[in-house]
Amino acid sequence: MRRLLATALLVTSLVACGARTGPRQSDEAGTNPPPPPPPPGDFGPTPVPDMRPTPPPDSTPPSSGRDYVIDDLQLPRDQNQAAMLGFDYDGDGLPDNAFGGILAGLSGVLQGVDVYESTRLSVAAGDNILLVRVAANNFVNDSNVALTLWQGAPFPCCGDRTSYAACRSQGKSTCFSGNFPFKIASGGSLLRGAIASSSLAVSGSSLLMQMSLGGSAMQIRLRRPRVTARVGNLELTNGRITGGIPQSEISNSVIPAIAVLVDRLVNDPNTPQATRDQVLNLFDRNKDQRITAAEVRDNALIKTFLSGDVDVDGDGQLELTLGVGFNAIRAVIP
Ligand SMILES: [Ca+2]
Ligand SMILES: [Ca+2]
Ligand SMILES: [Ca+2]
Repeated sequence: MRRLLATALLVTSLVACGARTGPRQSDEAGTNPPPPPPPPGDFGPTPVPDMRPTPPPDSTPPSSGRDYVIDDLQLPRDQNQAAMLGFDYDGDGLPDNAFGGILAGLSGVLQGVDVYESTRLSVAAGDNILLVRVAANNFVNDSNVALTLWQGAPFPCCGDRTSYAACRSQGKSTCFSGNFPFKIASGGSLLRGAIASSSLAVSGSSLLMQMSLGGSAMQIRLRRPRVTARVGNLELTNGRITGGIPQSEISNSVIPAIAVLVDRLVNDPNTPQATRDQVLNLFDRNKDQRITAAEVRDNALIKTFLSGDVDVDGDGQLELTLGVGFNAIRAVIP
């Protein structure tokens, strides 16, 4: 059983787009000159790397802003989607989304865990409110655009949480009606860039965002974040958020969230016995039928998979790359 799960996890990791399990050479040292940045709004299949520092703000600030709330946050469901949602941070021609690839494989390995659906439900239900303001002088073509992302205060957007579909249809008349007034709870990450032919592309040095991992909230600060989306009058569509999760965040946020997820799984009476045995064999070192963050952190497989794949910010430490999809609808932010 242990070998089965280990193999499945290994396969998951190895096919994860751009995922690497060991340290990289040469280009990680930051000795090579940085490659040129991608054109704004580049949605092409072979994105080019963006290792440049964030450009300084333009002297004339954008005059008007549009406020949005993310109404759908999508983890990759398979390795193809992980590749589509990733960004090629190291310029090797492969999109980097190692953590997205691992999450995509999780549901197949751990029966009863659907991180894709539970992530969408946490957004639709109002547990995870992500507020976005796009400031620009022109929302079709503008070389000086600012995007700010805040964590909003949770709000009960739907009464029926039995499924994402049911919750989402209720949420359309509450939080996601297009003019719902939200409250800011925290955050305020600023990214800068441009809109070209209605394609937004902004980047920055750091972006704080919350995600739900199987119902377990996880705050992560992405390094070298990039956000791209199509800008419409009422919505942002085909959105993509990418970045690298540093080691400290993996240890302090990602691993505890995984531990909560796995512990809940092994203590859920609906979990098949075979799955429970697999997970306990893999993680439960002291055989108390509970999985702690320390047990997850000390696990050799976890250490290998979550050790990071790309040094996105050139500081000599590997980050774990992540790319997720989103849509956003107009809202009111104070
Ligand atoms: Ca790459
Ligand atoms: Ca234990
Ligand atoms: Ca780094």
